[in-house]
Formats: sequence, C-alpha cells, structure tokens
Amino acid sequence: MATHLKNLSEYSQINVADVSHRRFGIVVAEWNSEVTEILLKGALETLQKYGAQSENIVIKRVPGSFELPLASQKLAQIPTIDAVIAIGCLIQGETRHFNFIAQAVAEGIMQVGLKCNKPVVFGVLTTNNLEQALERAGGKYGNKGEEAAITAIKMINI
Ligand code: RBF
Repeated sequence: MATHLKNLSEYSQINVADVSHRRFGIVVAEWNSEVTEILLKGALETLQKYGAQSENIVIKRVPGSFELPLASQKLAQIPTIDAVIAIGCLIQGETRHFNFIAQAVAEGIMQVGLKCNKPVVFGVLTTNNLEQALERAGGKYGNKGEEAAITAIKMINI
C-alpha cells in the first residue's frame, strides 16, 4: 500500500517479465470516469511498456464499480485471457452506500480470481473525496492503474 510520498509505482518495476505473448482483460467502471479513464491509461501504457500488444488487451466498460466482479468473471472465463484488471473509483458520500459497494467489490473480485484460478487485480480506489482520488490517478501518489498492471504481470508468472 502507498505510504506517505512513497508508492508502489516507484519500486515495484524490477524484474517485470515480458508479456508480448500474453492477453489481458481490463474492466473499467464509468462512475467517476475522470478518474477511472486516467487509471485505465496508466494500466494500458504499463502493459504496453512490457510488451503487450494492443490487440491482446480486451477493454470492457461497466456502469459502476459494483458491476466489476461479474464483468471481470466473464473476461476471466475466456481461456486465452491470462489476467484481468478491474478499475474503479469509489468516493465516500454522505450515506453508507460506499461501504456496502466497497466491501462487495473487494470480496467479489477476490472470489472471481479464486474461482477462475487466474489473477484478477483490484484496481479500485476507495477515497474520501475526488481530490484524494486524483492524487492516486497520476497525482502525487502515482497512478494506481500502473500499479495494477504491474501486479497483473507479476501474478501471471507466479
Ligand atoms: N459506483 C462507483 O464506481 N463509484 C461510486 O463512487 C459510486 N457511488 C454510488 C453512490 C450511490 C448512492 C449509488 C446508488 C451508486 C453508486 N455507484 C458508484 C454505482 C454502483 O457501483 C452501481 O453501478 C449501481 O449501484 C448499480 O448497480
């Protein structure tokens, strides 16, 4: 997890394998798209940096983060896809909705990975406000989309 002024983006990109022959699925939530599209861009650029071909990256958009587990499962069930990255941004509101969705999404994504026996990466921001989200989408805490892509690549090779 990111600590103050230090984040995974800074130190995790050592010994990351070439993925030119791998296929990836990315599911992106449309809620808070000003954040999720930046996370997606970071994930895509990172996968391509390590050799992934654009024709080997399947991108699907879903309405909100709550829909990420099912869409991730549909992609994870495709035999030729090696890993899935789920991207979303949950911002705390005035009601308890945030907590229910965040809990369900985290649990759901983990279950999909276990069920499909392949990496399904949790690239979902859960923040108090938009400012905190943007700090983690290309701001001072890096781009968590890049970190999600690195995680997917590393987990393929476990
Ligand atoms: N989806 C997100 O990805 N991020 C949010 O911050 C978010 N906030 C929501 C707040 C409320 C009150 C509701 C009703 C939905 C919210 N959603 C959010 C959408 C949710 O993930 C899902 O798409 C819908 O609940 C439909 O299943």
